[in-house]
Amino acid sequence: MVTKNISIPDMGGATDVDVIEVLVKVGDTIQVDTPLLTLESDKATMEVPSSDAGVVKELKIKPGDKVATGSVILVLEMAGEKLEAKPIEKKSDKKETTKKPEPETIPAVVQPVKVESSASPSKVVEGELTDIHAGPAVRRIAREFGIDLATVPATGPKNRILKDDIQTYVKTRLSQVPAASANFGMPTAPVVDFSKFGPVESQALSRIKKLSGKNLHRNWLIVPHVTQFGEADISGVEDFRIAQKEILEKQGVKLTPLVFILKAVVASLKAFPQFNASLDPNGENLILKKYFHIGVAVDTPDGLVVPVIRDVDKKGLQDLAKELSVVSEKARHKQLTANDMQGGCFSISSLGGIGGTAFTPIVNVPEVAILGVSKASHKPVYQNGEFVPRLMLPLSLSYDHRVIDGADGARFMVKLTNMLSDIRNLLL
Ligand code: CAO
Repeated sequence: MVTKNISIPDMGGATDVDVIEVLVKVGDTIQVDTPLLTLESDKATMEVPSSDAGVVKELKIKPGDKVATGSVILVLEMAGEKLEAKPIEKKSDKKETTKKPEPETIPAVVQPVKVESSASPSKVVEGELTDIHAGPAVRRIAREFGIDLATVPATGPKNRILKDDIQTYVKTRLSQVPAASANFGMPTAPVVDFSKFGPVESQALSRIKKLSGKNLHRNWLIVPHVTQFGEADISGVEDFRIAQKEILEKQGVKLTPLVFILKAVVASLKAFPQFNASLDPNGENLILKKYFHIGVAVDTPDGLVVPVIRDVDKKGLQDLAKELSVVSEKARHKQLTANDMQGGCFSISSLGGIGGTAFTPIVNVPEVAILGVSKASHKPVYQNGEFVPRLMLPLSLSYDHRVIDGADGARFMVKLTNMLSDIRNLLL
């Protein structure tokens, strides 16, 4: 067995040159010109191709090492006769600085990289680094597969794109292919390496977020949404609420506007049964529900959950207030069961305790409508020839347009705001 040390050729006196990537491993069969290493100096990225053919027996260099002319790269078990190293082809190098090697005396040739931005292939910068850091082998693979290196996240030292990065990129893109071919090619978001622009940190999504994310995505795609906005004058309801609040607080019950909204929603659902319904899977029938179970979105540290309050029509304000406190506490302590979150007919998402003027909630399929509640505020309202301050509650009703017409959306909103504008409507 004839072995030979393959060494770094003359690099014009450069020392302490960084090894960025080792492109072969022990056992690889290599040919003359097979790239062995990628080196990077202050000004250039270079590739060292093999001068001989054979099998790699031992590697003497690893990424992170510093090398100079003559450093041994690897031990090669020779494959028969030595093949002569081909001179390096220079496509557009007028300012060539690297000496052409003598194959007899120099065992390998350092090939300066033509650092091309793959985003604009016509631009060639000889021997200088651009924003994209990648060795020639990686660039070659990218070119062969038509991959834009600017879109490949880099994991190598100094933000360098490695062969592994290309493999990961290709795998990721391939995994997106089935989604792309369904639904007439759903476009995918570009893969961006954000660390190119500043420091970043990767944070795993909670189980709830991943689950609700899938459902929200599906619901957003399959339901043609319309959102109807409205404003309810809750001045009277608020006076009543404040008066009752203190009494109930002594019993540990928190009376918030949401309790009144629950009652007003049920009255509106009774008036417009198509909102208290689901489309059957074949899209032929509407299944009208004779019960009134309302889902209430609860914000928890792990994400959004929607417990269901059953038979809202049969419960009084005080019972609803108690139940609302209990389910939101259970939600925040991860104590909800699957049963607690099933069977809803309609959902309410209340951001009123936080703020904001309006938003467009996403229908909670298989329901057909959802009410978004924003923060009530005092506004001047023109009444009987003068402006008077009234407490106005902004409401956003999103619905499935396959089931509900725009006119009915508006009618439902009018009914709801009327219900909320007079406490007697809710107490009856
Ligand atoms: N306008 C003005 N004030 C409001 C209000 C409104 N629409 N709604 C609630 N408030 C007030 C309450 O009266 C309470 O004030 P006091 O303590 O002075 O009485 C305060 O805001 C906080 O209320 P709350 O949020 O604790 O209680 P709630 O009954 O209104 O809501 C719950 C309960 C569980 C729905 C709520 O805590 C929550 O989690 N909301 C977020 C829901 C969410 O994330 N939705 C987004 C879904 S889409 O991603």
